[in-house]
Amino acid sequence: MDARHLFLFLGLWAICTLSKPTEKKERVHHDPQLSEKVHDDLQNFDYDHDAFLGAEEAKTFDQLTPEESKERLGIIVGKIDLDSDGYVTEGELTAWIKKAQKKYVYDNVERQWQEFDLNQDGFISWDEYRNVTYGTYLDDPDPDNSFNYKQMMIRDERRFKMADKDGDFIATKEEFTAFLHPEEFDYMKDIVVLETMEDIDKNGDGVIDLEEYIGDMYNHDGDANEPEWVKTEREQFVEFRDKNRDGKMDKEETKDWILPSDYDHAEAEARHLVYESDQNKDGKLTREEVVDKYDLFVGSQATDFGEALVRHDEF
Ligand SMILES: *[C@@H]1O[C@H](CO)[C@@H](O)[C@H](O)[C@H]1NC(C)=O
Ligand SMILES: [Ca+2]
Ligand SMILES: [Ca+2]
Repeated sequence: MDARHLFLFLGLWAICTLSKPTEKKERVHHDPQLSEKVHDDLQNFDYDHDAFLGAEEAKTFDQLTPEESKERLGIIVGKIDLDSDGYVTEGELTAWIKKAQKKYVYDNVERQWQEFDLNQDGFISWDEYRNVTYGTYLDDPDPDNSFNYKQMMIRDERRFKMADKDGDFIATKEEFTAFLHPEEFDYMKDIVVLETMEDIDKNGDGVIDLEEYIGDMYNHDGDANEPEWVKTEREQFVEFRDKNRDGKMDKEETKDWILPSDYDHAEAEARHLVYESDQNKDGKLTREEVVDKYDLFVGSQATDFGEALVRHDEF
């Protein structure tokens, strides 16, 4: 499943679970912001686990028994409760989720760093990146695949240049992070929008029309009747996406769609987690309320794993 299909499902989730579908803004493009998982709590809580713990840490929790999960979750609650008043507020939870997200991003960069820094000088030059990523293709261009690779390389080079603030074609760790996770950096937003538009704008006229918009998320496959959600998406396009009502989504309109400035994923997830676990509806969570809902926060289906195989003590 590619990122945009994922967000399609996030969108569907929003329609199904939020009472006000017009507020649906789950759709973002590119590297997942909180999780690669589909947010469908009817199926599982994988998205929530990733958001709450970071994808890597969530994996380690999957190895724990319910009792161990609850115990560790109880300890985590103490860390989320920054002012130590015994309650986890939506704000504290938002800050926690942002921290988990940041950790995921920086861990991911660390993981990949060695592979690309061929001369181990602490920087990654475009040459290094290109050789590692496209070396095989460059050594032996396959005419059948060459168009794809060439396009991808051109795109990567453009993004690399954008991330490379001082223009020396050598990425510092910070610049390489912006290259791999452009959605995390304000100065990369334009290129995120540009790449998204290029993906969706099939006729290459530089804007996204209704059919391109729908075609990107829905594969007709000879369906005679369009599903209800596609009709809803058509209305969304006309009523909300295409703000100036010229029938097309331009750069600004696309940006409002995929990187809405008034929508914060971490906040939305925090609100969702509080809503789902706040038993006495006082708007904040006690340790008991969180632990009671351990399956939502961290829980594992893997109850028969027995003793934990993996243990990290970062949290
Ligand atoms: C990249 O590959 C080319 C061709 O094999 C080579 O000449 C060049 O030195 C390589 N650059 C780096 C930084 O490894
Ligand atoms: Ca280097
Ligand atoms: Ca177009």
